[in-house]
Amino acid sequence: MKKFLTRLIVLTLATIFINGSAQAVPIPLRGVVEGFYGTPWTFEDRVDIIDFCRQNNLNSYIYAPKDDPYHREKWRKPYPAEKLAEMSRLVAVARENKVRFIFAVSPGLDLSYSGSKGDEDFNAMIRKLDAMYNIGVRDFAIFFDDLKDDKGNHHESGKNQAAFLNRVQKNLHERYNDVAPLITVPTEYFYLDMVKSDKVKPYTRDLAKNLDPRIVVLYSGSGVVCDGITDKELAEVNKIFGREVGVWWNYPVNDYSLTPDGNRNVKLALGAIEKLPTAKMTAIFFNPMEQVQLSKIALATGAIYANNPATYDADQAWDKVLQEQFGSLAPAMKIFAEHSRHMENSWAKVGPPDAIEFATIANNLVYDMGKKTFVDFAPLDKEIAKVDRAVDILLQRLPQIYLAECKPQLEQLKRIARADKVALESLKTGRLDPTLKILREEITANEKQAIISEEAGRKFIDDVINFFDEQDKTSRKK
Ligand code: LTM
Repeated sequence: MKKFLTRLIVLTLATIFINGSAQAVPIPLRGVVEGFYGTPWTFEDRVDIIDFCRQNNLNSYIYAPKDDPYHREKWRKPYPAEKLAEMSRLVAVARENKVRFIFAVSPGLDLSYSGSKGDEDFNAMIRKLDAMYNIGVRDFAIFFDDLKDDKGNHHESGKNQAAFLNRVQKNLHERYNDVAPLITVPTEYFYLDMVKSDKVKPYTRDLAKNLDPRIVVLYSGSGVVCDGITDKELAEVNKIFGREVGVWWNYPVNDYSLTPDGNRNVKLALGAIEKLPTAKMTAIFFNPMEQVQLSKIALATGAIYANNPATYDADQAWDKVLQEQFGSLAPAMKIFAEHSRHMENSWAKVGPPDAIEFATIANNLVYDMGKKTFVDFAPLDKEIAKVDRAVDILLQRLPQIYLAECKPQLEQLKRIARADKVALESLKTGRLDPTLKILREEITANEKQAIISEEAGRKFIDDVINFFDEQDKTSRKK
């Protein structure tokens, strides 16, 4: 027995290590899910991203734009002839590029599960999927995410959804022998929504118990948009669903970066994919930004990850991708992107921190000023100048396809750098330059279009104004 086990281990290691280096083990299904809210990508964008998938060894693209009415709100309706013709061309492009075109429908807003209405809706779904089969689609997904009411509750039954999905899967597989297993996203699609007081909630329990084991389940981590997924967390969800689940990863998507007046996508997510499992996983799909070109930074790092999770190094991948995508502009692009990587609000947190070095130097400097200890202004001077120069280079030389996606953010970073200079000069002279408050007002007004460097360059302005306000207060008390 001992001999047998030793042989087995040696054999396994031998298959993993060939020529002394670990063999890459790609995640079987890996790609992009066009699953964001906002203006869906155009036909040209999709052709471009499918080509990008091929180039980066991503093998799948999921069509699931939340604001395509025929995907969600009017899911029963067939695509108009010209839209279907466009879709047909796209499916052909995907096939030529050896990328699986996965067609998704999100029927949950008003789907009936039982009685004659249930049968009608089931037939409507089959008609919808058949129309896609007829133009060459062989991969299908049915999503049930985002079905909560205003109070944050949903009224879905896991048992009903499982029965519906199983029935669709059975119908397709009985009639066609070349269709892949269905893919789904449950209504409780993040871990913290699946459990309560350490117990699996009834919806998830019933869905997991009744769902055909061949159906692929995607989930988004512990939260909708979260700071990473550990192997242990993934194993926990695998256990709940009794299968290897896949991941719908919400980076670089930025549709939740909203201003009070409803502008979307104001912050760009330009960092690397990071903190994802190294354990075996069945599928991973990255949800991008509406800004298709700039999404490619994170997506290309995601491709490196998905092709070999065990050896992935986020910083290394980021540098490589910036170099490949921006060539001689890579150093300037890196400085800009450093200030625009982290996404955070009351319920979302993802992406590496923005401009760590800048933030550390600026925070230490303000701290030292407060302590009245020796202050070295040179490092921050240098950082600000670097940002200022990088923005100028990019505004002048970045190709239009990129500029069209990031001009407001570049201009905002320029304003911030200008204000940072004034803030730093104020600290040097020990007197608040009154123009700083005017510059800050201008920046605040532009935050309706662009947000960047909140915890670095932007924070420094507030910190310096607060520093002088505090000084004023103390001297008035005296
Ligand atoms: O994440 C999922 C499964 N669904 C939606 C996405 O459509 C949306 O893009 C992201 C980010 O806002 N959040 C969701 O809940």
